[in-house]
Amino acid sequence: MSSSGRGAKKENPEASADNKAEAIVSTRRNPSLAPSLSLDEMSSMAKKLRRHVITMIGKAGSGHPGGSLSAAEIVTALFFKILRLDPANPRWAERDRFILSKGHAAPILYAALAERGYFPVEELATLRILGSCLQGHCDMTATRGVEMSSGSLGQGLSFGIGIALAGRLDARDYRVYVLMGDGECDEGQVWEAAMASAHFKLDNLVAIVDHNELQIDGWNRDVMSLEPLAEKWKAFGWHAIEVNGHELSQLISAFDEAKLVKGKPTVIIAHTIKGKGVSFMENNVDFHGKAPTLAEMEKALEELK
Ligand SMILES: Cc1ncc(C[n+]2csc(CCOP(=O)(O)OP(=O)(O)O)c2C)c(N)n1
Ligand SMILES: [Mg+2]
Repeated sequence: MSSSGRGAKKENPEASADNKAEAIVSTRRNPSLAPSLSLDEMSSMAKKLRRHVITMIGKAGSGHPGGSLSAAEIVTALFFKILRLDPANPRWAERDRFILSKGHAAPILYAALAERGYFPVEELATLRILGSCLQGHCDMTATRGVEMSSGSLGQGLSFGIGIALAGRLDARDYRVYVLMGDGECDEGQVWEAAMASAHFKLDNLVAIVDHNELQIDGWNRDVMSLEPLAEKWKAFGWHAIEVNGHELSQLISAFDEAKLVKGKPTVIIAHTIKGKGVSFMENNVDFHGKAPTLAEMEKALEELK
């Protein structure tokens, strides 16, 4: 503080405008610094996002809690640490792209977007209301910050390839992150895209598989065996990393490792629990696509305190 005291200094209005402009430019250069949360704070944020998911789906009376809850740490690590974003400028050309290929988990993305400042948190209460900007599945024409309309499984990785190739052509250094479900990996299009990503040496592309072992009808192992999943991605030419998908530090290290991999795309296989954080939803296929009742909602919110 100067000897004349805080606030006593006369400001040159021109210099102040320049400073402001410089501040705006530098935020744009590295807007990802904005949240700067500690691991503990990120863990609290993941819990907060889970509470939003329960409240949104409970209020709407329909939706997919299981696959939203399993992805809470993945989405938190991305939106509050990894992604280079500017919520004030959602179409910023240099932004990293996050694609929610498993579009039924829209509530966890909406919760993160709201907490990151893309739209007011109050807006979350309008999930699935006709005409709301928050529809049951992702709609890129309706929601600020949503990069791809999704819900028909299997398409997000192909979409991500297009954006990653465009980034290369335009000499932009943004990175592309695609979150898929493990049941979604039953789709043939995923493996066609996996082959193409490696062929094009897309080291600016990261796929994350939310490996919660469950899909709509039950366990993956009963519906369509996926294992050995990491070996399959490696055989398709990918760098594969396996993590505990509820450990933020492991997720962040994996995303950092992916940035160093050259000449091939990276897949992060995140071992998770469907319904994580709510005892009666965990590993319970019933809550793949079912809203909690009012009593269940209250119990879930109590557990997520
Ligand atoms: C092409 C397509 N087929 C079927 C469905 C119906 N469906 C919605 S969610 C789902 C299961 C997805 O399981 P998974 O990818 O493991 O998601 P998560 O466990 O993370 O919820 C299915 C089959 C769909 N949305 N799209
Ligand atoms: Mg699954």
